[in-house]
Amino acid sequence: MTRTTVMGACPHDCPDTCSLITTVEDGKAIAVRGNPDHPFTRGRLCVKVNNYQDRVYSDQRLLYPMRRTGPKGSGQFARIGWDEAIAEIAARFKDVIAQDGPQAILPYSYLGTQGILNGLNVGDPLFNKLGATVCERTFCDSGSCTAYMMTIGHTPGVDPESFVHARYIILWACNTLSTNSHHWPFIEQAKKNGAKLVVIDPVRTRTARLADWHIPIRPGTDGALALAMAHILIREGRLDRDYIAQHTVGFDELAERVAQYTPEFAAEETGIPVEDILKLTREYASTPPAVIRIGVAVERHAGGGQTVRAISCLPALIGAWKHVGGGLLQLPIWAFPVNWPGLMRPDLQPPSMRVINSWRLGPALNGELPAGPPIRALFVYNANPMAMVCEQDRIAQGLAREDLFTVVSEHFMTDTARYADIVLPATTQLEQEDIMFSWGHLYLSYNNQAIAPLGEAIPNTELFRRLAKAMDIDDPFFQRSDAQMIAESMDWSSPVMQGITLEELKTRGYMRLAMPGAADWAPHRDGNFPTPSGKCEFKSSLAEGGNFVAPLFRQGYGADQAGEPVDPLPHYIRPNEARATAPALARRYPLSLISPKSHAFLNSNFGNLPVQQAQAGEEQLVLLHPDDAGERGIAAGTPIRVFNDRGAFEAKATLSADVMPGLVVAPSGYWHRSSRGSGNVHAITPTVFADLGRAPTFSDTLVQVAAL
Ligand SMILES: Nc1nc2c(c(=O)[nH]1)N[C@H]1C(S)=C(S)[C@@H](COP(=O)(O)OP(=O)(O)OC[C@H]3O[C@@H](n4cnc5c(=O)[nH]c(N)nc54)[C@H](O)[C@@H]3O)O[C@H]1N2
Ligand SMILES: Nc1nc2c(c(=O)[nH]1)N[C@H]1C(S)=C(S)[C@@H](COP(=O)(O)OP(=O)(O)OC[C@H]3O[C@@H](n4cnc5c(=O)[nH]c(N)nc54)[C@H](O)[C@@H]3O)O[C@H]1N2
Ligand code: SF4
Ligand SMILES: [Mo]
Repeated sequence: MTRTTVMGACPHDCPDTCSLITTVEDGKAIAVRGNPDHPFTRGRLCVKVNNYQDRVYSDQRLLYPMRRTGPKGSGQFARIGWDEAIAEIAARFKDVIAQDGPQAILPYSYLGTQGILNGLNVGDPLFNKLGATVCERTFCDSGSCTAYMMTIGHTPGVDPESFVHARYIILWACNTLSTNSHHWPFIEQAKKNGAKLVVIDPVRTRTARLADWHIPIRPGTDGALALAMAHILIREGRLDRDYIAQHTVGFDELAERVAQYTPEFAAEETGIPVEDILKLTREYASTPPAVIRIGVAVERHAGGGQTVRAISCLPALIGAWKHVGGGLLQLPIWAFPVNWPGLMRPDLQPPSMRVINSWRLGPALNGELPAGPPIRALFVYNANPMAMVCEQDRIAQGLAREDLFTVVSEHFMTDTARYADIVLPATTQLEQEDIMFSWGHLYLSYNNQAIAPLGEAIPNTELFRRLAKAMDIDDPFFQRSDAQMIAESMDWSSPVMQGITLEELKTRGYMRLAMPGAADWAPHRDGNFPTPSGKCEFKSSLAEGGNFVAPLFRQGYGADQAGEPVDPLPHYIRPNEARATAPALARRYPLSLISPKSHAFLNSNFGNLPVQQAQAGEEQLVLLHPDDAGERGIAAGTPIRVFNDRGAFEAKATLSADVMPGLVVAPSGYWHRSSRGSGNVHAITPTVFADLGRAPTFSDTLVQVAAL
């Protein structure tokens, strides 16, 4: 018997990027555990990944290429060989290109794996080279990043580890214990040192329950709260005037702007009492170091971008950045010197190309296009739009089109894969090599391949090598080995890579970027914000160019995509679907629906696996306040229909006083088969964009609920 341990990294779209140790016995992975030496992982994984080997060896895994044999969506397929599959895809692509041009091909992908090789950008060079339509991937945090860049630039922000030094911590729309759980020990340590923890969330989540103060807020109204906080800080002179003078621009304009956002106004909008707004602001200003961690959830409403603008102004107003552990944490991903242009290859794009936003897949497949030919071929990898994207019925309708050729590369027969014409089997993280950034800490990770690929599964890198060859692309760039790709994936000469060698990274599995130590590192003590002015821009100079999508989420296209004008000062935008903005709609659909993450799923990953299903419940969870349920004659366990003009889905009611009255919570990640009828929460969510970065507004939705 041979037994080895292999150092790896969790591939999932999660800020924690845990360091994995896989035990392999005679070529089979028998256990996957968290690396005890990694300062963030600390030897612990999560309910999703504790039994990762069960995902790898699941009898549901797709192990061979398959061709559809039944009607679209039926899930009926027959095994074919790889050569046949690739030849058919290439022939169909060539045919589409000949008839309608390359823009009739739409690639569709996201972060099924976060590996720099196999993840976000693995297909971009090929599709750029073909001249296919570009899919603008604003699935997640794009509005928030745009707003953040407009205010403080693409800074990693506060080191998540230096939260231990904070004395006042605000988790703003962030359910740390479920979605970023390895950050919790740092928060807990700060609490032990005397810090106060505040959670701002419409739901009393497991994180909110452990807070010193949970502030329930009406969804999508956080902008009013943040602007009122700025108002109070200025009115009461709770300011760090030196910091403002030296390291910010636009203070006078901001002061003038926020004069209208009184605590009374914010109380009316948010449902938070005036006294609480005053107390929160005063405590925040007088308990240094004060730090805010914003969750992605804050952006999923009409004014999500401007909300992040307003929140990002607060630390500079009180000089929070001067302290170690003070300031703002959003996405430390900006610290990683990833060779994005080398991965995306925007230089291969034709001079004019079509861009379609990922959230508008349903409309696009049904012919609602900015210009150009209809979509005739769709290539999906690292994504599951049928489960995760709005206007689901329209996506289904589009995918059912007989004249659409759909390819899906997957681990499992997902809700999307069921509609494919050709399904291709992909390897899991244990079966492939990769190098990983993180959007939750400052360690670069390496994933060594632990076991041989199962069946005929191949990594995404290999998939695109094969496809490029079949498409007659002879540029050697498209045949680079994984080792070559790893060598070219990073700027190894960047100052933050000092002391990091590939060899040591492979052996240890992770290495900290050469940032200053957390103990004395306050990234913006002396300003140095990576904005055009080098300062925190209350008045944003980037606003001049109009609405834009932060670079990470687009693939190189530039000025021609500049958007509608943006007010350079933060302001409040009400939710699209709320009593104040849409009274007639609110009379018919009086409940507000949000769709946060499930504790036991990772987006839709694990929604089909027994251990995680047992934890999350096999049926789509829908939480209602007992008063709202009572009014509708709904008891715990009553089958219900959740609906609006866009559609409906069915579930079983769960009653909980943890949700605010007037609120319905339908966590994401459940597969369609977990629903009582067909479809999930995205049967009723809108494809309308938020104000900045073309972020989604799926948690800005009015609904009605009725017993079935
Ligand atoms: N277990 C688990 N972890 C995950 C994921 C997962 O699917 N499952 N997904 C990963 C991904 S891709 C992401 S982007 C992150 C997301 O991480 P988070 O942003 O933390 O995730 P969410 O659960 O969507 O939202 C966090 C909280 O915001 C609250 N919320 C919703 N709307 C509002 C609002 O308008 N205002 C305020 N103040 N709060 C609001 C929700 O009730 C929820 O408790 O999580 C990552 N980690
Ligand atoms: N209702 C609701 N909708 C949401 C959200 C929400 O909170 N609520 N969150 C939004 C956010 S924040 C995000 S990030 C998006 C996520 O949207 P998606 O990225 O589309 O969602 P996932 O469920 O992660 O789908 C990834 C798929 O990739 C597959 N996969 C994993 N690894 C590999 C691989 O190596 N190769 C290949 N070929 N496939 C692989 C997985 O099996 C999985 O089916 O959803 C968005 N939609
Ligand atoms: S899903 Fe997140 S918390 Fe769980 S093991 Fe992966 S990185 Fe860690
Ligand atoms: Mo996300």
